[in-house]
Amino acid sequence: MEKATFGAGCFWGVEHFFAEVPGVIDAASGYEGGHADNPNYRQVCTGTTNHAEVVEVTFDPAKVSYATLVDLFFKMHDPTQMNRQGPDVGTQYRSVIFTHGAEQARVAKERLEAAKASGRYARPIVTSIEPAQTFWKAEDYHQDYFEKNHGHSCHVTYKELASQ
Ligand code: MHO
Repeated sequence: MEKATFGAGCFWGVEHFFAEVPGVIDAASGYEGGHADNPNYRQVCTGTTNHAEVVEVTFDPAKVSYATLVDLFFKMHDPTQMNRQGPDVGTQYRSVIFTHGAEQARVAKERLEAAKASGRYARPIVTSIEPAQTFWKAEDYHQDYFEKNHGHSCHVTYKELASQ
């Protein structure tokens, strides 16, 4: 099993999206890339800890490649929005890929270049690619939030994207 970590705005919809991708074993919501240990949602919301809301995906590389997950990440959010995603504004909603090892970093950069070259985006991609840091799992009520609350998502769902 391998891990992949993505920040693409409010983690509720990001977690729901990746949980439905075939080959994904688990998707968990959390915080990463800031400077306080064990942050809680309230602290992260202030934007002062600099954590991003992220989703840590555990996947079976025999069933889905890391490159495919990165391509899906670019398609399921708008990577041209700086420090916001849709209605949610703040550094915690930044577009970021936290890479696990040199090979993931290489693939992530390559897929970012491919996304740029795709002509899909009218504005420059602002996604940053950074080495993974500590993943702080979010509070229980944020896990599977979408399923628990029959929520509406700010993001496209995997089923919607796959049927396009
Ligand atoms: N727009 C949502 C964002 C929640 S997300 C977990 C809200 O303000 O509740 O950041």
